[in-house]
Amino acid sequence: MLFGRKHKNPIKIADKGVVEWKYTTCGYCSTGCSIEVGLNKTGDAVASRGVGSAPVNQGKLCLKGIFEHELFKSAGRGSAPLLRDKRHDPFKAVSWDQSLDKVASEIKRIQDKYGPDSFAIVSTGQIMTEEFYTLGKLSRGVIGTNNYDGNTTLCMSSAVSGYKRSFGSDGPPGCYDDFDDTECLLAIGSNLPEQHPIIYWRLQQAMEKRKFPLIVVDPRVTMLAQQADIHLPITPGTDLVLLNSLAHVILDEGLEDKAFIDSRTSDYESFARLVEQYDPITSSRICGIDEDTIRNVARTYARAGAAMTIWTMGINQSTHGSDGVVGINNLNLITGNIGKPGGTSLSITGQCNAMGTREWSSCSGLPGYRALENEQDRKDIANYWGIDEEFFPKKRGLFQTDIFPAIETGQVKGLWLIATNPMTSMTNTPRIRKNLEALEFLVVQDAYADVETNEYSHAYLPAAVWAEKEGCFTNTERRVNLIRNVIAPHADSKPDLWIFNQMAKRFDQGKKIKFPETAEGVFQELRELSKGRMLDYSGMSYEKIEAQGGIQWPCTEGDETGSPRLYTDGKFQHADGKAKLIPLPFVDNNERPDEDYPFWLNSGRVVEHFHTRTRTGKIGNLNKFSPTPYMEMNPDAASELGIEHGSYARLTSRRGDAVVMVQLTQRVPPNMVFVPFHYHDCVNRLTLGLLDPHSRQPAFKQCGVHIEPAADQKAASVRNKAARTY
Ligand SMILES: Nc1nc2c(c(=O)[nH]1)N[C@H]1C(S)=C(S)[C@@H](COP(=O)(O)OP(=O)(O)OC[C@H]3O[C@@H](n4cnc5c(=O)[nH]c(N)nc54)[C@H](O)[C@@H]3O)O[C@H]1N2
Ligand SMILES: Nc1nc2c(c(=O)[nH]1)N[C@H]1C(S)=C(S)[C@@H](COP(=O)(O)OP(=O)(O)OC[C@H]3O[C@@H](n4cnc5c(=O)[nH]c(N)nc54)[C@H](O)[C@@H]3O)O[C@H]1N2
Ligand code: SF4
Ligand SMILES: [Mo]
Repeated sequence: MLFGRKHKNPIKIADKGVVEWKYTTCGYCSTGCSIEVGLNKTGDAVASRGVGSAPVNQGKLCLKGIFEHELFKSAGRGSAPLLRDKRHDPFKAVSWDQSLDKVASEIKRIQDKYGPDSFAIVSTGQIMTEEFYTLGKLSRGVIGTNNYDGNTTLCMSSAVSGYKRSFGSDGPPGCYDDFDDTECLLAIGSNLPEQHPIIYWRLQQAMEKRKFPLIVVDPRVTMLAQQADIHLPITPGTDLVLLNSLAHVILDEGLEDKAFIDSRTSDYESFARLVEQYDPITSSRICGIDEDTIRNVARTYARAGAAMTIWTMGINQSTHGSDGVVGINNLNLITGNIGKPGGTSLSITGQCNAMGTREWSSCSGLPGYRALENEQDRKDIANYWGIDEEFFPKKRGLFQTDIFPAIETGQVKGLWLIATNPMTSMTNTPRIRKNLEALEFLVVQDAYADVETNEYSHAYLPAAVWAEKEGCFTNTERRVNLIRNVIAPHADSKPDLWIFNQMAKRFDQGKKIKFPETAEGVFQELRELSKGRMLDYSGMSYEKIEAQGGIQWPCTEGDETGSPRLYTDGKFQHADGKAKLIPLPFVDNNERPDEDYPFWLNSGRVVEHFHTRTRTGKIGNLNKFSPTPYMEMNPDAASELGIEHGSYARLTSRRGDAVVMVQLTQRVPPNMVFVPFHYHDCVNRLTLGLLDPHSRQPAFKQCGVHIEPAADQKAASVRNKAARTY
């Protein structure tokens, strides 16, 4: 029986005077919920509701989605372009022509003086796919800088790198429907109920219909861990050891899928030799999970008819993030769990369009999963755009996390930030502040003028937000969904697409290349460029996407619907058509707690806030849940230090300090604290962020801190001063 769902009893919603509902897609997390925004008779957005027929959310929304229409009128929005000669001077409001001319001339000045790569561009996972593609065309085809990347290096780059190493291409192979078929779910470093509430609802629904084991690996007792049949409170940063050990037990006990290994994978021998070293006894001493539990989990997973693993930042944000992803893929390959219903490696993505940037932004290469390193790919795109192929570099440039250090060394002199707020979201923000202050020119393009990073800029370009514009997002399960333009952009803010197009016109090469004016015009280029490729969009159109509540790629020309899974034919994207089993030795290089800094500092998110709170901090119904920076701390550890619930404490690391309010909870072990990263001048003043060697993603979640009581509550409130307005 389905709890409470036997009889449908729709909730009555207060009449807000809606005269028209417009289709769109949520702009927060990567779940990809279809939303309708209600407009009243004066054209104001007054309500949001889930789309009942949408396959992802089936009428549901989480609390962020329910209040999303309030974004349009939220505080701190940018109303006009702003310029100033010196950072920290007052800004002057200027016209779009003045601001775009200034930015274009600074880009040219810096590139002429210091070389093309001295001007860097860092974007996001939160603008539309058509905007990503256009920005890629502008950066790679017109401006010609190779130091172009996105904040997805903080988020998904380990997943991208791991998929490429194992399967020969990026692209999450599974889907949410897999919950309905799986016989065992392993969730590693992913807290669905708070970070992907509607994916969690899908999982709950599947578990209510048919019980299957849920195994959660997380150092905290998260909301998901509370639902688990087995919870593995792993020692931070050691998931790879656990994964190697699970493989060890499976091979040792002959539980592997030999036919799958033989026909679908390569390099089994070297992989098997490596995991031999990871017996459960040795491994338990490193990863903190006892040997019996390791054996039990390995057997449960391998014996399930279909088993799947999901993961998010607990894996990706680590010095072995990419190896962790490959370790998950290894586990699924040896048990034959790729490309079948309920058997998959599904990276739960983060931002609403983290996938769109991977597919189309050209950050790591060229559009449509093409590589700069591949001659044919360079030729194809150069021909399509109508430029000389020699204009493209033959190798990708710096990752986002290497661009900031390149400012220190003088390689990078100018920076354009688009929809990202590194002064709050990057590790070791005292260092980022110095980097930004060393730039000759910084331009910030954001929907909010009060975004902290804008304090350091010379130019600010006000962007339209979410459904003030039109275009597509791709969600975690490769579903391309549509954001219809619901309302006009706030004041004189403009869609990012318009800004990129206007910028292109200010460069000689930009005048030669076609830049379609509308998002749908750009979408036609995506259809053409993806035809016959893995991420085929050619069967899609805006109308079809809206009618179906999103379409999963590949959707080839003539197809009516998309494809729920990849690799169902057992053919992978490596040259030999096989998936690679890769041996992964564990290197322990994290900062660990010691005598001076005795606590693990863990960080992440809570359900009511999104990232650096430029949006959710302004929406009363969300912000009031947690307006103050705080940490979760274990009551035993707190009482030893004389720290009380609701008091303040100062955290100190080798990088900096932060004052937070204390929330005592058994969710964290005595040697760890957890701080949501949503607050400015807070957890990222402390984080170290060593980088993964393959993906260059920072280890946001592992470093050592010292804790002491802080009497001075005022200091805390000054430090976390309210957002400024310009
Ligand atoms: N409400 C809300 N939802 C969001 C977002 C948001 O800001 N707010 N952001 C979106 C984005 S961009 C992303 S990337 C996702 C992130 O989604 P999640 O990754 O689910 O969220 P986090 O809280 O960052 O981290 C998840 C868990 O990793 C655990 N962890 C820490 N260290 C380790 C470790 O060494 N091993 C393991 N196994 N686990 C560890 C933490 O204890 C935490 O519970 O959420 C998306 N959804
Ligand atoms: N300690 C710690 N730090 C972390 C993490 C962690 O777990 N722990 N997680 C990391 C992860 S996974 C991520 S994804 C990053 C996120 O880090 P950021 O990308 O820096 O965070 P956001 O606050 O989402 O910044 C997005 C900006 O885009 C603006 N914006 C929104 N929509 C639009 C639009 O349509 N156009 C334009 N131009 N601007 C728009 C918003 O106002 C906001 O300022 O943080 C990372 N930082
Ligand atoms: S689950 Fe994610 S996509 Fe769905 S309404 Fe909530 S924030 Fe939006
Ligand atoms: Mo993210």
